[in-house]
Amino acid sequence: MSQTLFDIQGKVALVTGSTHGLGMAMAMGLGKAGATIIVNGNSSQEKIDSAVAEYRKAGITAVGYKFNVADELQVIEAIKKIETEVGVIDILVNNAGIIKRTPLVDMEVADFKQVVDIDLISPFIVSKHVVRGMMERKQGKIINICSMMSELGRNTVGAYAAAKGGLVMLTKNMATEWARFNIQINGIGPGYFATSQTEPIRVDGHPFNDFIVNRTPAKKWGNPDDLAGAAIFLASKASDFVNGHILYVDGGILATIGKPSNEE
Ligand code: GCO
Repeated sequence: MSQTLFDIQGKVALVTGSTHGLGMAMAMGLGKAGATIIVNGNSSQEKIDSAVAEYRKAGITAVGYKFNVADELQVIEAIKKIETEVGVIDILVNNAGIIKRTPLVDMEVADFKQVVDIDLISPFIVSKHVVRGMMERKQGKIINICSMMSELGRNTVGAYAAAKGGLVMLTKNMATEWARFNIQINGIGPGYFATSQTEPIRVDGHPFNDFIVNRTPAKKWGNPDDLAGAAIFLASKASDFVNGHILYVDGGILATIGKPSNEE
C-alpha cells in the first residue's frame, strides 16, 4: 500500500525554473521517484541542455523546453509542444521566480511589477493553460512554490512578499475552483535554503547568515534536497484529499517568535 501511495512512476512533471536551485532539487526528487521531468528555464538553451544532461546522468527521463513563464503566448505554445512531444502534464510545479532586494521607498514601480509578474502572475498563466487538460482527464497535481515571505515581512523584499503572499491565496482559489475535477492544488513554502538566490545574504560573516541560523529552530540553512519529500507527497496519491494547503519546509521558523541571543 505505502509503495503505491507515493508512486509517481510514468507521470509527466513540468517544473518551471528547474535548471538550478530549489526547482532542480524538487525536480530531481520527482524524477528519482519515477516521473518524467520537463525542464524549463528562460536564460539560455545551453543552461537548459546542461541541466537536462544532469538529470539524465541521475537516471531521470528529462526533456528541456526554453520559454518565459510570464509570456502567455510562449506558455501556450510550449504546453502544446510538451503535450505533443512528451505527453500530457500530470504534475505542474510553479517554481520559477525572481527576487529584488530593495527598500520599498526606493523601488522602481517597473521592478515591483516585474517581481509580481514572474512570482505571482506566471503561476496563474501556466496553471490556466495546464489545468484544462487536467479538468478533461479529471486528475492532476499543481504545486505552487511559496516562501517564508508568504507569511512574514522582511526589509527590502516587499515586492517578493506581496507576490508570495498573493500566491497563497491564488493556491486556495485554484483549489476552490478546480478541486471538484479531482485536481489537488497545494503549495510548498521553503524556509531559508542554501542556493544561488540566497548566496548574497548567506556568505560567511554576513549578519543575515547568523540571524537565520539563530532564528531557525533547526539551527541551520536548509539543504535543497530537503524539499524532495514534500514535492513527492504533494505530487502523489498520498495527497489526494489535501487541497489549498501550504506545506512549510522551514526547519521550524514559522513555529516560533524566536528567542533572545543569550537564551539556549
Ligand atoms: C530573502 C530570501 C528569502 C528566501 C525564501 C524564504 O531575501 O529573505 O531570499 O526570500 O529566498 O524566499 O522562504
